[in-house]
Amino acid sequence: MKIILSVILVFSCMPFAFAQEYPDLGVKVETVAENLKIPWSIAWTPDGMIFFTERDGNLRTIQNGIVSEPIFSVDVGGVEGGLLGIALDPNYSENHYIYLYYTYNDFLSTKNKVVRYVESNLSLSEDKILIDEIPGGPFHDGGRIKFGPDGKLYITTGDAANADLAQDKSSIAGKILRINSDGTIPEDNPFSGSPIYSIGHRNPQGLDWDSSGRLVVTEHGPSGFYGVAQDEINLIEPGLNYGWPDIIGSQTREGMVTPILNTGDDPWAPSGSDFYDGDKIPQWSGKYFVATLRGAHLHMIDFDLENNKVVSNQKLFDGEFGRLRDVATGPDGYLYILTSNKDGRGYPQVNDDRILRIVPLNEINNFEQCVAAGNPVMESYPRQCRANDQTFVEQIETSEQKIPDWVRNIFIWYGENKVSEEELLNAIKFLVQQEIIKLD
Ligand SMILES: [Ca+2]
Repeated sequence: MKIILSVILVFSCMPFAFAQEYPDLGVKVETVAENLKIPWSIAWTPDGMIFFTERDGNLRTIQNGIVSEPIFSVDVGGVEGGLLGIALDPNYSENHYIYLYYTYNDFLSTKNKVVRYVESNLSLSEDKILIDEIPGGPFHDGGRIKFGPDGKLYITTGDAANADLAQDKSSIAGKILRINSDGTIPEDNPFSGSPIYSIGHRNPQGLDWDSSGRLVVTEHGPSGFYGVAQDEINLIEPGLNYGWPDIIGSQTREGMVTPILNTGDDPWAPSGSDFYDGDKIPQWSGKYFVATLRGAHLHMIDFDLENNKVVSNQKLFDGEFGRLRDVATGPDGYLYILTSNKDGRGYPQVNDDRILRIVPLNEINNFEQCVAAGNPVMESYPRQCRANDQTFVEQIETSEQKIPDWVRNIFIWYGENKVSEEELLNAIKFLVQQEIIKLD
């Protein structure tokens, strides 16, 4: 029985390598983590470890492909609120600061705050509350946080379903905020002594900067409210007014900014966004990606921000993975997306929610891929293959790699109580007969 348990353990911890191929896009999509509950935001340490939040209040990690149990939890409030954004300090290697945005209940009201923690051996201790009493509610809690190229922390806040707050400069609801990493207010903020960077937002939940440092933000429009979607994408300039609730969609008004893109009557419910700046998918370089919830697709936009226009835009993976909550370029150069099918508004599939990784279709990363692409092989020991000015050395096969897919499936299914122990034993017998594993 011991061997059965240890073999099952190995397989249940392995990330699933099923990749869906999209030849038209030149990419394939792999599952990095699954059976999650509403993953909301993702961040990487400089050495490539992943931290991600789950809205119910848990912080988890992915290290060498292994997804951890929650390493930290907070009591959260709100309906669409919860543990939302995460950011790691630009100097994380030195200070191990982690920033979290979360919703909490305070007597009869719901509020949000941004807290700085210090991480030590994967354990978090609270260091400082950077900003508190961000008006909250069951809906419109904003929640995305990200460090800008200027080293300041940017925070998106919702109007807490109280539209008038978005125009009120004495309230931090319905705004983009900008603070120093210790919570103090930068001296060059547009409104002296205030964390407010821009006003007139309804529920912004995605932000990123292009390679020239221009800030582009996604915002949920009033779907259902005015009978139209009118989700927005805005080019943010300090101190400007983005119009909510006075103007929507393509409407204009003196002193207010009309979005660079509005979705008209097509509801996207745009969430996280990212300018792709990785080196692995060159055809997507510099494009702006938006994870859409109700839209259930990844939107790709080519901007000409110099001239405040959209050159082209396209829906990717339409309906393929359900609702999408966040998108981010990893330090490995791949594009990651987070699904949100367990948030009560989706149709969860087996294995939802997931973190997915988009990788090039014909990538050469190892000896096998190099040979498969028709490159010359040097008959040394071990053998070598050369492509794109790189040499790939053949890895001598380990016993684990010889295990056929059908046997792997039996192990996975046995772990899910889908096959009998007899089938499992037959699979193990096969491995022993083939001398893939040895019993001592
Ligand atoms: Ca607006």
